[in-house]
Amino acid sequence: VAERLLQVTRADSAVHPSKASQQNVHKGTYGHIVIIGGGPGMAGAAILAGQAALRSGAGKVSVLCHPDSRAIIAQTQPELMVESFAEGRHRLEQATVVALGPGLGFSPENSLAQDTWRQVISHCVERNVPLVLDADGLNWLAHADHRSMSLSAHTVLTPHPAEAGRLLGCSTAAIQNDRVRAIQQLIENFSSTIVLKGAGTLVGAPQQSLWFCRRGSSALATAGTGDVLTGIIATLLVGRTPVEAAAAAVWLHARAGEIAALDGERGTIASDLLPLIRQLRN
Ligand code: NPW
Ligand code: AMP
Ligand code: MG
Repeated sequence: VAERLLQVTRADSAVHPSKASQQNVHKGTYGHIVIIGGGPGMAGAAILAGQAALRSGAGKVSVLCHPDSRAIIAQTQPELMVESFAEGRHRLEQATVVALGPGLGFSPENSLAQDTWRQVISHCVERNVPLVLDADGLNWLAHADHRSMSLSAHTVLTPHPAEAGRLLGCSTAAIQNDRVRAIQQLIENFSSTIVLKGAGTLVGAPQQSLWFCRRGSSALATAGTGDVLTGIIATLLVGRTPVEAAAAAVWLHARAGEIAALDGERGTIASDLLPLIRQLRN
Protein backbone atom coordinates (compact mmCIF):
# COMPACT_ATOMS: atom_id res chain seq x y z
CA VAL A 1 0.00 0.00 0.00
CA ALA A 2 2.87 2.35 0.89
CA GLU A 3 4.45 1.66 -2.52
CA ARG A 4 1.20 2.44 -4.35
CA LEU A 5 0.67 5.60 -2.29
CA LEU A 6 4.16 6.71 -3.21
CA GLN A 7 3.44 6.13 -6.90
CA VAL A 8 0.18 8.07 -6.68
CA THR A 9 2.00 10.94 -5.02
CA ARG A 10 4.73 10.95 -7.66
CA ALA A 11 2.30 10.80 -10.58
CA ASP A 12 0.18 13.52 -9.04
CA SER A 13 3.19 15.80 -8.59
CA ALA A 14 4.22 15.27 -12.20
CA VAL A 15 0.78 16.21 -13.53
CA HIS A 16 0.45 19.19 -11.19
CA PRO A 17 3.99 20.50 -10.67
CA SER A 18 2.68 23.28 -8.43
CA LYS A 19 1.42 20.61 -6.01
CA ALA A 20 4.96 19.48 -5.36
CA SER A 21 5.94 22.92 -4.13
CA GLN A 22 2.72 23.31 -2.15
CA GLN A 23 3.55 20.09 -0.34
CA ASN A 24 6.88 21.55 0.59
CA VAL A 25 5.34 23.91 3.14
CA HIS A 26 4.76 23.36 6.83
CA LYS A 27 3.21 25.36 9.66
CA GLY A 28 6.50 27.19 10.22
CA THR A 29 6.26 28.60 6.68
CA TYR A 30 3.28 30.78 7.62
CA GLY A 31 4.68 32.26 10.78
CA HIS A 32 4.20 31.93 14.52
CA ILE A 33 2.10 34.81 15.81
CA VAL A 34 2.32 35.54 19.55
CA ILE A 35 -0.58 37.56 20.97
CA ILE A 36 -0.20 39.09 24.40
CA GLY A 37 -3.30 40.33 26.22
CA GLY A 38 -6.42 38.78 27.74
CA GLY A 39 -6.44 40.22 31.25
CA PRO A 40 -9.22 39.39 33.75
CA GLY A 41 -12.63 39.96 32.18
CA MET A 42 -11.09 40.58 28.75
CA ALA A 43 -10.15 37.08 27.61
CA GLY A 44 -12.48 37.73 24.66
CA ALA A 45 -10.16 40.33 23.16
CA ALA A 46 -7.26 37.85 23.03
CA ILE A 47 -9.55 35.10 21.71
CA LEU A 48 -10.80 37.30 18.85
CA ALA A 49 -7.28 38.42 17.93
CA GLY A 50 -6.09 34.80 18.04
CA GLN A 51 -8.98 33.50 15.95
CA ALA A 52 -8.46 36.29 13.40
CA ALA A 53 -4.77 35.38 13.15
CA LEU A 54 -5.68 31.72 12.55
CA ARG A 55 -8.28 32.64 9.92
CA SER A 56 -5.82 35.01 8.22
CA GLY A 57 -3.54 32.05 7.57
CA ALA A 58 -1.03 31.99 10.42
CA GLY A 59 0.77 28.66 10.81
CA LYS A 60 0.78 28.79 14.62
CA VAL A 61 -0.75 31.18 17.11
CA SER A 62 0.20 31.46 20.78
CA VAL A 63 -1.59 33.58 23.36
CA LEU A 64 0.13 34.80 26.51
CA CYS A 65 -2.48 36.01 28.98
CA HIS A 66 -3.34 36.58 32.63
CA PRO A 67 -3.42 33.21 34.47
CA ASP A 68 -7.17 33.65 35.20
CA SER A 69 -7.95 33.80 31.44
CA ARG A 70 -5.92 30.78 30.35
CA ALA A 71 -8.60 28.08 30.66
CA ILE A 72 -11.36 29.98 28.90
CA ILE A 73 -9.12 30.93 25.98
CA ALA A 74 -7.85 27.36 25.51
CA GLN A 75 -11.39 25.90 25.80
CA THR A 76 -12.85 28.38 23.32
CA GLN A 77 -10.31 27.75 20.54
CA PRO A 78 -8.24 24.57 20.82
CA GLU A 79 -5.90 25.57 17.99
CA LEU A 80 -4.51 28.37 20.15
CA MET A 81 -1.52 27.57 22.36
CA VAL A 82 -2.20 29.36 25.63
CA GLU A 83 0.13 30.14 28.53
CA SER A 84 0.37 32.74 31.25
CA PHE A 85 2.81 35.65 30.76
CA ALA A 86 5.26 34.13 33.25
CA GLU A 87 5.17 30.55 31.89
CA GLY A 88 5.13 31.53 28.21
CA ARG A 89 7.90 34.12 28.03
CA HIS A 90 9.99 31.62 26.01
CA ARG A 91 7.37 31.87 23.23
CA LEU A 92 8.76 35.31 22.42
CA GLU A 93 11.96 33.65 21.21
CA GLN A 94 9.90 31.70 18.65
CA ALA A 95 7.70 34.58 17.51
CA THR A 96 7.68 35.67 13.86
CA VAL A 97 5.38 38.56 14.83
CA VAL A 98 4.11 39.82 18.20
CA ALA A 99 0.78 41.57 18.85
CA LEU A 100 0.59 43.30 22.23
CA GLY A 101 -2.43 44.81 23.89
CA PRO A 102 -5.89 43.31 23.22
CA GLY A 103 -7.47 43.16 26.68
CA LEU A 104 -4.06 43.41 28.39
CA GLY A 105 -5.44 45.80 31.03
CA PHE A 106 -4.37 49.31 31.87
CA SER A 107 -4.25 51.02 35.23
CA PRO A 108 -1.32 52.47 37.18
CA GLU A 109 -1.67 49.69 39.81
CA ASN A 110 -1.53 46.87 37.26
CA SER A 111 2.17 46.04 37.59
CA LEU A 112 1.79 42.65 35.86
CA ALA A 113 0.50 44.35 32.71
CA GLN A 114 3.14 47.08 32.90
CA ASP A 115 6.05 44.66 33.45
CA THR A 116 4.79 42.44 30.63
CA TRP A 117 4.46 45.47 28.35
CA ARG A 118 8.04 46.63 29.06
CA GLN A 119 9.55 43.16 28.56
CA VAL A 120 7.75 42.59 25.28
CA ILE A 121 8.65 46.02 23.86
CA SER A 122 12.33 45.54 24.81
CA HIS A 123 12.40 42.08 23.23
CA CYS A 124 10.88 43.28 19.95
CA VAL A 125 13.07 46.39 19.74
CA GLU A 126 16.31 44.49 20.50
CA ARG A 127 15.62 41.68 18.00
CA ASN A 128 13.73 43.68 15.36
CA VAL A 129 10.66 41.46 15.69
CA PRO A 130 7.63 42.99 13.92
CA LEU A 131 5.19 44.24 16.55
CA VAL A 132 1.55 45.33 16.48
CA LEU A 133 0.62 47.61 19.38
CA ASP A 134 -3.11 47.94 19.98
CA ALA A 135 -5.58 48.80 22.75
CA ASP A 136 -3.86 48.70 26.17
CA GLY A 137 -0.53 48.26 24.40
CA LEU A 138 -1.14 51.83 23.18
CA ASN A 139 -2.51 53.05 26.51
CA TRP A 140 0.75 51.98 28.21
CA LEU A 141 2.72 53.74 25.47
CA ALA A 142 0.76 56.92 26.25
CA HIS A 143 1.63 56.60 29.96
CA ALA A 144 3.97 59.36 31.16
CA ASP A 145 6.73 56.83 32.08
CA HIS A 146 6.93 55.49 28.52
CA ARG A 147 6.56 58.51 26.23
CA SER A 148 10.29 58.48 25.38
CA MET A 149 10.35 54.73 24.62
CA SER A 150 11.81 54.14 21.16
CA LEU A 151 10.12 51.60 18.91
CA SER A 152 11.58 49.69 15.98
CA ALA A 153 10.68 50.58 12.39
CA HIS A 154 8.83 47.25 12.25
CA THR A 155 6.10 48.49 14.61
CA VAL A 156 2.45 49.06 13.67
CA LEU A 157 0.31 51.18 16.01
CA THR A 158 -3.47 50.79 15.61
CA PRO A 159 -5.20 53.53 17.62
CA HIS A 160 -8.91 54.34 17.49
CA PRO A 161 -9.56 58.06 17.85
CA ALA A 162 -9.64 57.99 21.69
CA GLU A 163 -6.36 56.04 21.84
CA ALA A 164 -4.83 58.45 19.32
CA GLY A 165 -5.88 61.33 21.57
CA ARG A 166 -4.17 59.69 24.55
CA LEU A 167 -0.97 59.21 22.52
CA LEU A 168 -0.93 62.85 21.39
CA GLY A 169 -2.23 64.35 24.64
CA CYS A 170 -5.37 65.83 23.07
CA SER A 171 -9.11 65.12 22.93
CA THR A 172 -10.86 62.56 20.71
CA ALA A 173 -12.67 65.47 19.05
CA ALA A 174 -9.36 67.14 18.15
CA ILE A 175 -8.25 63.92 16.43
CA GLN A 176 -11.51 63.63 14.50
CA ASN A 177 -11.45 67.31 13.45
CA ASP A 178 -8.26 66.77 11.45
CA ARG A 179 -7.47 63.09 11.02
CA VAL A 180 -4.75 63.65 8.41
CA ARG A 181 -2.87 66.00 10.72
CA ALA A 182 -3.35 63.52 13.59
CA ILE A 183 -1.85 60.58 11.68
CA GLN A 184 1.05 62.72 10.47
CA GLN A 185 1.78 63.74 14.06
CA LEU A 186 1.61 60.10 15.23
CA ILE A 187 4.00 59.01 12.44
CA GLU A 188 6.43 61.75 13.41
CA ASN A 189 6.26 61.11 17.17
CA PHE A 190 6.55 57.31 17.04
CA SER A 191 8.49 56.69 13.77
CA SER A 192 6.19 53.72 13.14
CA THR A 193 3.44 52.61 10.79
CA ILE A 194 0.14 54.04 12.03
CA VAL A 195 -3.41 52.79 11.43
CA LEU A 196 -5.78 55.56 12.54
CA LYS A 197 -9.04 53.63 12.87
CA GLY A 198 -12.65 54.77 12.50
CA ALA A 199 -14.83 55.33 9.41
CA GLY A 200 -12.31 56.16 6.64
CA THR A 201 -9.32 54.48 8.30
CA LEU A 202 -5.95 56.07 7.43
CA VAL A 203 -2.70 54.13 7.13
CA GLY A 204 0.70 55.79 6.95
CA ALA A 205 4.40 55.40 7.67
CA PRO A 206 7.49 57.63 7.69
CA GLN A 207 8.39 58.92 4.21
CA GLN A 208 5.39 57.22 2.58
CA SER A 209 2.15 58.55 1.19
CA LEU A 210 -1.03 57.99 3.19
CA TRP A 211 -3.60 55.30 2.39
CA PHE A 212 -7.29 56.03 2.89
CA CYS A 213 -9.79 53.16 3.19
CA ARG A 214 -13.07 53.94 1.42
CA ARG A 215 -14.54 50.54 2.27
CA GLY A 216 -16.15 49.36 5.51
CA SER A 217 -19.44 49.54 7.34
CA SER A 218 -20.86 50.96 10.52
CA ALA A 219 -21.56 47.29 11.34
CA LEU A 220 -17.92 47.40 12.49
CA ALA A 221 -18.82 49.83 15.27
CA THR A 222 -19.12 47.11 17.93
CA ALA A 223 -16.85 45.72 20.65
CA GLY A 224 -14.10 43.39 19.50
CA THR A 225 -13.77 44.37 15.85
CA GLY A 226 -10.48 46.18 16.59
CA ASP A 227 -9.13 43.03 18.25
CA VAL A 228 -9.96 41.11 15.05
CA LEU A 229 -8.06 43.70 12.97
CA THR A 230 -5.01 43.25 15.19
CA GLY A 231 -4.92 39.50 14.49
CA ILE A 232 -5.19 40.12 10.73
CA ILE A 233 -2.41 42.73 10.67
CA ALA A 234 -0.11 40.50 12.74
CA THR A 235 -0.51 37.61 10.31
CA LEU A 236 -0.16 39.71 7.16
CA LEU A 237 3.11 41.12 8.56
CA VAL A 238 4.69 37.74 7.77
CA GLY A 239 6.60 38.46 4.55
CA ARG A 240 5.31 42.01 3.99
CA THR A 241 6.46 45.49 4.92
CA PRO A 242 4.53 47.04 7.83
CA VAL A 243 2.67 49.50 5.61
CA GLU A 244 1.75 46.84 3.02
CA ALA A 245 0.51 44.50 5.75
CA ALA A 246 -1.46 47.23 7.51
CA ALA A 247 -3.11 48.52 4.33
CA ALA A 248 -4.02 45.01 3.12
CA ALA A 249 -5.41 44.06 6.54
CA VAL A 250 -7.50 47.23 6.82
CA TRP A 251 -9.00 46.55 3.38
CA LEU A 252 -9.73 42.89 4.22
CA HIS A 253 -11.34 43.83 7.56
CA ALA A 254 -13.44 46.54 5.92
CA ARG A 255 -14.67 44.17 3.18
CA ALA A 256 -15.49 41.53 5.79
CA GLY A 257 -17.53 44.19 7.61
CA GLU A 258 -19.41 45.06 4.42
CA ILE A 259 -20.22 41.42 3.67
CA ALA A 260 -21.26 40.67 7.26
CA ALA A 261 -23.57 43.70 7.15
CA LEU A 262 -25.51 42.16 4.24
CA ASP A 263 -27.22 39.91 6.81
CA GLY A 264 -28.24 42.98 8.83
CA GLU A 265 -26.04 45.88 9.79
CA ARG A 266 -27.11 46.23 13.41
CA GLY A 267 -26.57 43.04 15.30
CA THR A 268 -23.44 42.10 13.36
CA ILE A 269 -20.76 41.05 15.88
CA ALA A 270 -16.98 40.79 15.68
CA SER A 271 -17.03 36.97 15.43
CA ASP A 272 -19.10 37.26 12.23
CA LEU A 273 -15.98 38.60 10.51
CA LEU A 274 -13.93 35.46 11.17
CA PRO A 275 -15.24 33.08 8.45
CA LEU A 276 -15.19 35.97 5.95
CA ILE A 277 -11.49 36.62 6.54
CA ARG A 278 -10.72 33.14 5.25
CA GLN A 279 -12.92 33.59 2.16
CA LEU A 280 -11.41 36.98 1.29
CA ARG A 281 -7.87 35.74 1.93
CA ASN A 282 -8.02 32.76 -0.47
P1 NPW B 1 -16.86 58.17 23.53
O1 NPW B 1 -17.73 57.10 24.12
O2 NPW B 1 -17.33 58.65 22.21
O3 NPW B 1 -16.47 59.24 24.47
P2 NPW B 1 -11.33 52.80 25.26
P3 NPW B 1 -11.92 50.09 24.43
C1 NPW B 1 -13.93 56.32 21.81
C2 NPW B 1 -10.61 45.55 25.34
N1 NPW B 1 -11.80 44.96 24.72
N2 NPW B 1 -14.88 57.60 16.95
C3 NPW B 1 -15.33 56.31 22.39
O4 NPW B 1 -15.46 57.42 23.25
C4 NPW B 1 -9.63 46.24 24.41
O5 NPW B 1 -8.78 45.33 23.74
C5 NPW B 1 -12.16 43.77 25.18
C6 NPW B 1 -14.98 58.35 18.06
C7 NPW B 1 -15.33 55.00 23.17
O6 NPW B 1 -16.24 54.97 24.26
C8 NPW B 1 -8.88 47.10 25.40
O7 NPW B 1 -7.87 46.33 26.02
C9 NPW B 1 -13.22 43.05 24.66
N3 NPW B 1 -14.68 57.87 19.30
C10 NPW B 1 -9.96 47.46 26.44
O8 NPW B 1 -11.03 46.55 26.22
C11 NPW B 1 -14.08 43.64 23.60
C12 NPW B 1 -14.28 56.61 19.37
O9 NPW B 1 -13.16 55.44 22.60
C13 NPW B 1 -13.94 54.94 23.68
C14 NPW B 1 -14.16 55.78 18.25
C15 NPW B 1 -10.46 48.87 26.30
O10 NPW B 1 -10.71 49.18 24.92
C16 NPW B 1 -13.98 45.16 23.62
C17 NPW B 1 -13.55 53.51 24.03
O11 NPW B 1 -12.14 53.41 24.03
C18 NPW B 1 -12.57 45.68 23.72
O12 NPW B 1 -11.89 45.55 22.47
C19 NPW B 1 -14.47 56.33 16.98
N4 NPW B 1 -14.38 55.59 15.85
N5 NPW B 1 -13.74 54.55 18.65
C20 NPW B 1 -13.47 41.67 25.13
N6 NPW B 1 -14.53 41.01 24.61
O13 NPW B 1 -12.72 41.15 25.95
C21 NPW B 1 -13.60 54.63 19.97
N7 NPW B 1 -13.93 55.87 20.43
O14 NPW B 1 -11.67 53.56 26.50
O15 NPW B 1 -9.92 52.83 24.87
O16 NPW B 1 -11.92 51.33 25.44
O17 NPW B 1 -11.61 50.49 23.07
O18 NPW B 1 -13.20 49.37 24.68
P1 AMP C 1 -11.82 49.16 18.09
O1 AMP C 1 -12.47 50.46 18.48
O2 AMP C 1 -10.41 49.05 18.50
O3 AMP C 1 -12.63 47.96 18.52
O4 AMP C 1 -11.80 49.12 16.50
C1 AMP C 1 -13.00 49.24 15.78
C2 AMP C 1 -12.79 48.82 14.32
O5 AMP C 1 -14.00 49.02 13.60
C3 AMP C 1 -11.75 49.66 13.60
O6 AMP C 1 -11.13 48.89 12.59
C4 AMP C 1 -12.60 50.78 12.98
O7 AMP C 1 -11.99 51.37 11.85
C5 AMP C 1 -13.85 50.03 12.61
N1 AMP C 1 -15.02 50.92 12.66
C6 AMP C 1 -15.60 51.41 13.77
N2 AMP C 1 -16.62 52.20 13.44
C7 AMP C 1 -16.69 52.24 12.09
C8 AMP C 1 -17.54 52.88 11.13
N3 AMP C 1 -18.55 53.67 11.52
N4 AMP C 1 -17.30 52.66 9.82
C9 AMP C 1 -16.29 51.88 9.43
N5 AMP C 1 -15.45 51.24 10.28
C10 AMP C 1 -15.65 51.41 11.59
MG1 MG D 1 -9.63 48.25 20.29
